[in-house]
Amino acid sequence: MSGPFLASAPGKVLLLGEHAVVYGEPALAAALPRRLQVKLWPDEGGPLIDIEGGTVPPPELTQAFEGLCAAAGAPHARYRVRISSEIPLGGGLGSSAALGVALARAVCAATNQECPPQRAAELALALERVFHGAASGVDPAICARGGILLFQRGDLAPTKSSAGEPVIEPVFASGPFGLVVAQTGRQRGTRSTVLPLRERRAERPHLYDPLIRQLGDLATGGKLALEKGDLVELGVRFDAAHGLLGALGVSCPELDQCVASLRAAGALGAKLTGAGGGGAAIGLARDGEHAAQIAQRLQSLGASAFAVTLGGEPGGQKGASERASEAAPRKASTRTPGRRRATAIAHANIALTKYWGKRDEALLLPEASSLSLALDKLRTRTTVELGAPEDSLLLDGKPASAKEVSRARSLLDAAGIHEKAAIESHNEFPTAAGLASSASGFAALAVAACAAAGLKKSTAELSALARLGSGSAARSVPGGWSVWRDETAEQVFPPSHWDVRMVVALCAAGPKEVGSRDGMKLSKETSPYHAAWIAQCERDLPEALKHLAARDLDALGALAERNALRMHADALAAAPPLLYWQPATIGCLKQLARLREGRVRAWATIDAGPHVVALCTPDDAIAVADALRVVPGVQAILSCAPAGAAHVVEPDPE
Ligand code: 2P0
Repeated sequence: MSGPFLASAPGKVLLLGEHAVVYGEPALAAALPRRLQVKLWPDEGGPLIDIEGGTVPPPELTQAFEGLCAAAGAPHARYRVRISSEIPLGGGLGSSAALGVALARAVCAATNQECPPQRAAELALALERVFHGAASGVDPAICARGGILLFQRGDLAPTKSSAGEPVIEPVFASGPFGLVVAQTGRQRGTRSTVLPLRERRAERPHLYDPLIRQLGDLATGGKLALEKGDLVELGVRFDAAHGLLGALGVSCPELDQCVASLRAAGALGAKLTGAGGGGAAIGLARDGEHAAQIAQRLQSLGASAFAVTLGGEPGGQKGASERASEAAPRKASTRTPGRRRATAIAHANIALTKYWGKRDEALLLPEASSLSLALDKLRTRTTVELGAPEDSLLLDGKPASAKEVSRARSLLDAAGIHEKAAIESHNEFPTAAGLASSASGFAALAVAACAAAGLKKSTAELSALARLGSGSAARSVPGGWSVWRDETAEQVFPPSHWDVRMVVALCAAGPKEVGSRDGMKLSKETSPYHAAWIAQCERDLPEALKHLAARDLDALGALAERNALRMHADALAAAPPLLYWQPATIGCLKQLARLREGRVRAWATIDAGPHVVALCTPDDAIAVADALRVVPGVQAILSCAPAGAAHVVEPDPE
């Protein structure tokens, strides 16, 4: 090894969801086009760290750096490090996470290791913990990946990813937007706001938890606002978040002053960003020019502020996202040479008018068309590596059955992919529990396999391909509000068309006794009501689409509930009868009816399982979740928002 090794990472802002992210809520984070650089070279006298401009490094930094070297597999390495930064250090703009990511990249480069974003983030998190104590992991994640992300920690999130890993979703803004960063000049670390809030919350969870949940909802909705380019809505979300953060006690007079100045200068909304108690505030602007005008007005008042442009087309945003390994000179060591791989994410969908009956068993063609909504928290992430010595399939880390491997192989063959494949799939929700994991699983498989094979297929083609794995997977490929007619499904409205919630009440643990495939076959073959059910579906779909277009929740909800109950009536009339429900299922149906007698509007749908999914507005989602949570037998609640199409997340650089 020689050196010096140069590496860098961007700073970040939390657009929404700070503090709430510590408690398992989602946060929306963006990388800043300002970077921190490190220069690292071997020095027997090391570790020695200095910062350009004469800032004295905090004493715990050396120890934290040694910890990072040890975690990177270089426990006895001796380095000298020089830090230079366009990001103010300790100013609430992610300098410690950027430092961790840049150091991780430089140490990996010096020790000839690859450093993809996930590894950089993991190594940086160790450093982050030294400075911030209760770090959620969002800062290293965004500084290592760049772009804009929706982040939810995996160890606390209600959807709890199997490995406890965070759920990280890239966000593509529909166009560029401006942001003004105003600095208070007051340095106050994360520790000093996160830990006291934790104590206050522990004393009065009933008071703090609804505020924290609301901050998470603001972040989830902020992602949708960015995707549809609704900056006015995003601005309102900024303002609302600042109010809530103030109520949580993490603002300070200097931040409130910055926020007031940003609003007075024309920002569409403004809030503190990051830990609070000092640090920086952000103001939303229409575009870069608007942001520059606002920044200038603040500067003319003597404030310290700068303007940046974020977002843009996915292509443009890729430019801002971090390369897999900036400093390392080598190719990925975790990948086997000659193999091609890709990873895709797909969301499960819940049907509002159901698919229950096939007109062709082999081709998985439905008797009737169906309408569904893809859900953000029900996700599958699948990696396909082609060129493996034999077909293999790992489901949530465990080898799948021969039947499951052969179902995956049939899908690959149908796509014309005959090379052997190593497939790994992770469900971020309970597998085979009636929450349609086969839909997101086969959708993610179809998208990842075609990407790995370099096949350019349209969404309709991918939808038809996913259908061959599982009928409902056809709807998870286009995502959003989708209609599946015959061979393919198409998105009839984007997720942003209507911000509703689907609150899922898990009414039993473990897999169901009769799967959908066998259940619908039995219903078709033996239920005297089946023909009437299919005829009803043909009437329900156009009606449902009309209500969806008009965003008429009462009409769509009532229709969806009737449709689901009729599907179960068909199943109950089969021989032998199919009873998918548990006592908690009926408890939830009754509870929703009681809620509707009051002011809360929520309607149930039920798939081929015991779980109840309540359709409601975002405003009512907490009340619905609270009401369902107390129904005896309910095991857990997931509140989900609309999600988009299946997509590739890690194009293989090879
Ligand atoms: C639906 N379900 O429309 C309905 C409602 C379950 C109840 O689509 O045989 O797992 O693989 O095509 O896709 C579940 O059916 O069945 C389903 P196959 P799939 O969401």
